[in-house]
Amino acid sequence: PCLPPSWDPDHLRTRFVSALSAMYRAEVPLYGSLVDIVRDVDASVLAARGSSSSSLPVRHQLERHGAIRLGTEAEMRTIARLFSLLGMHPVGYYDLKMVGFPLHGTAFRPTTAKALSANPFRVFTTVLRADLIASPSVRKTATSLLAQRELFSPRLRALLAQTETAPSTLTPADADDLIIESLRIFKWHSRATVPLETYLALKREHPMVADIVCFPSAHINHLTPRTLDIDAAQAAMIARGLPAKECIEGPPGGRKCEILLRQTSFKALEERVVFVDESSSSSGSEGEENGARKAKAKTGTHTARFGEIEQRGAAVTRKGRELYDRLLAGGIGKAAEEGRELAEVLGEMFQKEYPDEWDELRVRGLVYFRYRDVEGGRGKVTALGGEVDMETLLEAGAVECEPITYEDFLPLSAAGIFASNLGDGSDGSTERKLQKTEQGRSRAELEALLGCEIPSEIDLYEKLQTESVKECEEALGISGI
Ligand code: OOG
Ligand code: NI
Repeated sequence: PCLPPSWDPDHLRTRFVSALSAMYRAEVPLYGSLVDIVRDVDASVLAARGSSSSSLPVRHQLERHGAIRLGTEAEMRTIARLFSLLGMHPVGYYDLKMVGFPLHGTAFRPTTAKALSANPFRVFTTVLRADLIASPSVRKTATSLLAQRELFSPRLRALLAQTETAPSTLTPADADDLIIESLRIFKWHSRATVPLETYLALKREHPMVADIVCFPSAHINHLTPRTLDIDAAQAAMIARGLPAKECIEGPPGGRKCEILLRQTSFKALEERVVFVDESSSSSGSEGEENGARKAKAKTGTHTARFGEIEQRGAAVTRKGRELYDRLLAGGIGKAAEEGRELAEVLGEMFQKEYPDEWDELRVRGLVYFRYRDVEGGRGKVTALGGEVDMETLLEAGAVECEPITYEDFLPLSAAGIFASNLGDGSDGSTERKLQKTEQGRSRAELEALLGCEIPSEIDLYEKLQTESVKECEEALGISGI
């Protein structure tokens, strides 16, 4: 649909992120402290490099991701419509069943080079798979509670419909409303929709089920700023007394050429929750009695919301990803076998086997690059004469390149982050009981529910690289490089 200028998706996304960030800072003050730490760390990194923070690309400061967990297919479908207006589309499939969570999902994110450079904000979005809940009674409770929940306000629904049927009638004031109404979906409510006993029963089955089912909103469970030096930021978190996660997830530190994604978080807060008074639903009496019942409402706690930081490196090719996955799996096995720290073992293995020079990473086809013709490139191409390949063009200085930033997630890191925030003391190594389902059906199921194919993140990086090569060919008047 052709939306008016005030509805430009990149612009709306930026408005949405800053509103969401302000809301989350107010809700979770510790997240504000984390943002301050990142700002300080990044300022020292830049000072050490001899530059100032004003030299940082705008997108660095904007860059954040968030995560939500939805309850039903209908909720997922509506979220997809909303995110599409904010220029965020499903990329990549994440099956959390393999780490013991009855969830699967995708990352809603911008996909074009232009939208990514405007603002790369993305939301890791999972949806509960009730069919994976082992206990029939818990499954029934969860399903019926979710059937009664309404995450989206009538105004938001009306706006979504309007964008699809009469986009030209939308006004700037409607865009303001869209942001306001969207925030309601992600807001925290300290009032549960169930009695304490129900909450505890769901939590015993799986903490994620309780987190998803027992609240009236799809509270954002974390936001994540990007840092230039995650090791320094982790140290600063510990120094300032934040309850930091023990280790940084992802590739080992100490590399010159950062790849993929490294992440750490502060652990989820224990928050006070007021539960529904069980007796209140059984009779309809009013007045004083009702007030007395309210006073009886039980309180408890819930652990779900945290703050995370990430350091992003280059997007790796399929071959680069296979090498990463192989080293990671090998490292986990080796660390367990030898009773050593995973970080140390991985550090050694990567140093030996994962190249750490951009030229080598490019020549061996491990990392994706964006290529750009250099001014005066045509003259250099003429001087080269005949057929040229990309390496020759780079060497001659007709073309330059930079690694493409990884914009997605790492399922194993996600599992580590999930596990450290379950709030049940679990370290993620405990097997959880899940109902068995057919293998390989899951991705198709999520695609069917979204009504579209979910592109693989690797195909998108490949496309960005290919597009940049095409642009070089056009600019330089050559083909086939
Ligand atoms: C999402 C965890 C995944 C990440 O950064 O890997 C994630 C969740 O806890 O719902 O955000
Ligand atoms: Ni995250």
